Amino acid sequence: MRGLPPSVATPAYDRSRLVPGIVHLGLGAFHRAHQALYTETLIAHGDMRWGILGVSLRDAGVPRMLAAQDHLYSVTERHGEQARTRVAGALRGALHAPSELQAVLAAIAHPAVSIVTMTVTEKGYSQNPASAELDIDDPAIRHDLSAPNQPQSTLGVIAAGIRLRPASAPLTLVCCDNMASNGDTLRKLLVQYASQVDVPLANRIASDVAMPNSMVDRIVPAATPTSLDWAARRLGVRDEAAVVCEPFTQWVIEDRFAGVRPAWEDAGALLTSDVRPYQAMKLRLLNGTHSAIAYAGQLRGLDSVSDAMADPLVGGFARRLMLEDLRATVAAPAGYDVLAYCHDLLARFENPTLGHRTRQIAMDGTQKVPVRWLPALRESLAQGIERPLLERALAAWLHYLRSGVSDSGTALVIGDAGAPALADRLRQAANDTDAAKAALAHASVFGSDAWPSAFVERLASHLSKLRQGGMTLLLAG
Ligand code: CS2
Repeated sequence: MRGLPPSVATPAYDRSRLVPGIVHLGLGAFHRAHQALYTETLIAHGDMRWGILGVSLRDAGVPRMLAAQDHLYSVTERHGEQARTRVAGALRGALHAPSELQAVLAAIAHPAVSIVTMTVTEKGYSQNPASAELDIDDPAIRHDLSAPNQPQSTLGVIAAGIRLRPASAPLTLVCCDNMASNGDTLRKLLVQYASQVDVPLANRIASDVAMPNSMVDRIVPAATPTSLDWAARRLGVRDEAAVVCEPFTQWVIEDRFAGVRPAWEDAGALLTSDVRPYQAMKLRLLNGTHSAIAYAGQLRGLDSVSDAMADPLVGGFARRLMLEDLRATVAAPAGYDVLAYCHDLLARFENPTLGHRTRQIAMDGTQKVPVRWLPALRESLAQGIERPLLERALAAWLHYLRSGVSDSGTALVIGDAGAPALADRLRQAANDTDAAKAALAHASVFGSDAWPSAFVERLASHLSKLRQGGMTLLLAG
């Protein structure tokens, strides 16, 4: 990247000296704007052990695009009129797992690599969302169980890589996806998978491989032609991998590594003994509210989170959902003022220049809702407490799946492989009560424990209002 304006920070170190010490699975914008930048800071301070080898598990386009620009890319942090751009050089290579599998497995097996980080989205772990167990009906897992040396799934690729790794080389896997106890979840699923293909390998993973929990936070919208054009004007060169995101960033990691680790705390990460309170706070307040904004926004024809926040109906609903219902279910991590955290979140959601699409957040609801809403709802109902806003958010999601159109009749694009099964149940029900019952009986999302009948009735009444008068009627009065 030549000819950049002086305001853009570029790597001042010799990239050829970088040793790939980290393999990262899932090369999306989030990784490039989050973990890769923490690592970039350490490299810029002179620690050359942590070059990143990125792996795309499906899409061949991203590795190709990055290779075409020597794996350099820009990240612009933007809030309103303020913008700051930096070019990252931490990425030393990018592989496409389906076509370069042996190279990927060799990288995971290489003793100089002591960390494998991953952002593969919730569905990338082949977990049954409700039972929290390995989903052996997942097509990629089925494939890998019969051909473990030619894996396609995240778990299969990691297990096959570890199998080739010298037992003496310590390894830490850092899950950076939005799941509660994400490291513990990864451990459980990986051991479940490995025990079906190679019991000694499963034992080795269980005893030797560290999988700390972590909480990641940064709002990073997927790139659009508009964001790429904007970045190109700012940079003076075309960057097909340009990321435009918010200034805020946070990474809390459980300090439980098997071998050497990057000193990410020197780049602002918090290394701590217990990440769970941070995870719960972030998943419920940020992601939980985000999902509500996404479904309410989609139903109301609002394209971006900031548009939704500016809409009196949806914005008001989102604020109350966060401040009243969700906040009440969150225990503050040490030193945190949860109310101040909420106000900061709301200001982040209002960022007018991000263009964060409600459609993007609405994706994969069958994976996200069980993590973001249902624990808070279950806990509250078990204590006899109603959560009127959260219950309405759930109804809005179900209505979105059932109707498939916005409140003004525009067809919605629903990106969620698990949605058709749930939508079918909703559509086949004879009335709203049956629809609520049928949805809640969909165990892969809602679990198999019964829901209180008064709650089922409230949900049915919300569904009925949504059917008759959309979000306006649902939120009236
Ligand atoms: C969002 C998250 O797309 C989504 O589901 O809720 O990607 C969110 O922007 C990040 O978790 C913020 O850290």
